[in-house]
Amino acid sequence: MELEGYLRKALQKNEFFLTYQPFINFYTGKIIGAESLIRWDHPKLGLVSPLEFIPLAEETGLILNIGNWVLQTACGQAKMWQEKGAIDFTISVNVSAVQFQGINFVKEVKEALEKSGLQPKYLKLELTESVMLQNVQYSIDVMKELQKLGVQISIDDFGTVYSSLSYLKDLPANNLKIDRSFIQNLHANTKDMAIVRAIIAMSKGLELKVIAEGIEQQVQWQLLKEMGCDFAQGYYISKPLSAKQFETFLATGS
Ligand code: G
Ligand code: G
Ligand code: NA
Ligand code: MN
Repeated sequence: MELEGYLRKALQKNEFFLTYQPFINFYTGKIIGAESLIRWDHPKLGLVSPLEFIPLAEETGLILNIGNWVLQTACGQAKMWQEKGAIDFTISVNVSAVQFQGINFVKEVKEALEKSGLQPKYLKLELTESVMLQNVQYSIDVMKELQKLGVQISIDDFGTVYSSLSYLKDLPANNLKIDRSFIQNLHANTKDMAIVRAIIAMSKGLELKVIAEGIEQQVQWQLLKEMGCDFAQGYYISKPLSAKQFETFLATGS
């Protein structure tokens, strides 16, 4: 397959780059960090969406090397921004199920931290519920090991797939990201409002910081702030930015 052949060479040819989408503290209005999002710029195909190539990378096992490259690049970039003055800047990295279940995952996380010099507490790993539910006990063990390193765990896309509360209480996690499908119509839909309010209350009880993703309008921002949500992300604040654009954003806050 053509795409697969291209994907096999993409790392070596330096065709991947990361974009960064900021997280804002609702109360201070300050940038607390960013989520790294991979992009593939192929000379013939142009930009290929991760929605297209991540599944292929998972099927072929290429995700192991790609994911490791993301970890190293993201940690290195975060450390560089900290050195340039971004105090307490945290970087979030999306982790695929195949990568997470890989036997070297914890070791690779440790190596990325050591190589970059980034303190573990400034790395957040974003895991979706489907990543963790492939093998719940194993996942919990790995998450505990990661937390022992000092790394933070975020539950991504919460509310979309299983949302089983019986396992949520046992998950070693630090942050919960409310899926953007609940945020989209928040201002117009009393059911979404009830669910989001409940997720925030539950998170506080479980001592999880709550992040709302996909905030596109001021009205959503305002409602979430009033509901006590901790951190904000979405196009209303900023789209994912190139490293260079992100530096400007950091410098000017816009
Ligand atoms: O940035 P965008 O909306 O195009 O991302 C589409 C999907 O690809 C999202 O689900 C996102 O989590 C995923 N994605 C983006 N970057 C990475 C990455 O570095 N690793 C993994 N595993 N998934 C990513
Ligand atoms: O699956 P995950 O939550 O990691 O997906 C992250 C992706 O969501 C990012 O790649 C980004 O392109 C997209 N995204 C971020 N903010 C918004 C937003 O406000 N609206 C929409 N529609 N998509 C967003
Ligand atoms: Na994510
Ligand atoms: Mn998400």
